[in-house]
Amino acid sequence: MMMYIKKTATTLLGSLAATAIFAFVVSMACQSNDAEKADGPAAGGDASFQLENAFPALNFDRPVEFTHAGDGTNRVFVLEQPGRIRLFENDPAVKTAGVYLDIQSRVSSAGEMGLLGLAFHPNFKQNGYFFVNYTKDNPRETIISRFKASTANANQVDPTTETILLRFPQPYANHNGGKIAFGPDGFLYIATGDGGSGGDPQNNAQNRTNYLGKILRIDVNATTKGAYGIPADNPYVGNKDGHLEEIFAYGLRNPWRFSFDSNTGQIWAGDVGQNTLEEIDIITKGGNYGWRLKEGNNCFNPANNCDQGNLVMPVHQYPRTDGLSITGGVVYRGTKIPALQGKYIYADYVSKKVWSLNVSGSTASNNQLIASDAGSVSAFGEDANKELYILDHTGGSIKRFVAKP
Ligand SMILES: [Ca+2]
Ligand SMILES: [Ca+2]
Repeated sequence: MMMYIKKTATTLLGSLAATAIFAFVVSMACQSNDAEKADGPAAGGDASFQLENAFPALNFDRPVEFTHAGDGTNRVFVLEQPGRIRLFENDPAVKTAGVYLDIQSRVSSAGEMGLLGLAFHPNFKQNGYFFVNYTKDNPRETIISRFKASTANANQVDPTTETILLRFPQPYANHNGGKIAFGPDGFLYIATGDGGSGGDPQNNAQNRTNYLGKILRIDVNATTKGAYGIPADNPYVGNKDGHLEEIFAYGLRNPWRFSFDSNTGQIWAGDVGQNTLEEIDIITKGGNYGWRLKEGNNCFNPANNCDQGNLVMPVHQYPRTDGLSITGGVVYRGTKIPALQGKYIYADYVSKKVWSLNVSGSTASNNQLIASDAGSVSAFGEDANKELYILDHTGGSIKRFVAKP
């Protein structure tokens, strides 16, 4: 039964499309489990803050990313999975959101497919470049491409400015990863899923000769690979084993969302589990995060003696009683909610819960439930002040924590 539920939930991740009824059933199952256990304070258990709609007049079509351009304007951008980037003033009173880019005609967005990632170049204000990650059909593949704004403060971008950097086949419709982000090193990091189906039947995540089940790292300011280059210290630079030089870390199932801690530079990823465990990983260069040998701390395939000693274990994991599909979050470095400062905030898409973890070096502890019905959280975003936003995928709203009056 759990396999069945998990397969359903996995299909839901990153989209929900036509299966809202299943989501409802799965969600209800979780709630009935939750009634029997105590795993932290109740909803908004910290009395000092609560969730509210950050932009009450706005609604989005399957939002999956919230970010800013780092260009000194007060604009923020929301990615809609069907293939649009919306933009608006970062003001709770904002009345409308414009369309910054529309590539719906190029994107296939059924299930977990779609326009999944957006990252502005660190020098966007000078060069107008931003990058996207999307899936398409015929053939089904992931595209990493660059667009160019005519001027940094232009409010609409010409779709014909697209330059494709990287493309690779997607054997199945699910598990496409999606997040892209620039690290403090100026390189672009790309999360890919294991390609899909269930149980990684092609063993892609452990195979370093393909792009699937990885965190990739590329240099968008170089051209040795066409429209990008390979950072000189990537782990497989110059290898003779056929390992792809773009690979930064591997052994991941579907690291749908990851983030950089803006204070420490550490990479925090939520990796969606298969049948029993959801996990959080701190991603380091060359690390093997275990899938499909392991799911969380448990052997998966093979069922015994799966670890040859080189696998990096999660910093935190949780079982089915808490959720079915993790959405990786961010280490909060804003100022408005002091109780959350320095904590890693993350969610479960299906159980709709949000938690915080205390962070110390490379360890996480003291998991606390901080919201029990945040909606189907697809992603966390930050604005230029590092304040935190929570995206409700099916509800279409952007939420935030605010101090209680
Ligand atoms: Ca796939
Ligand atoms: Ca793992």
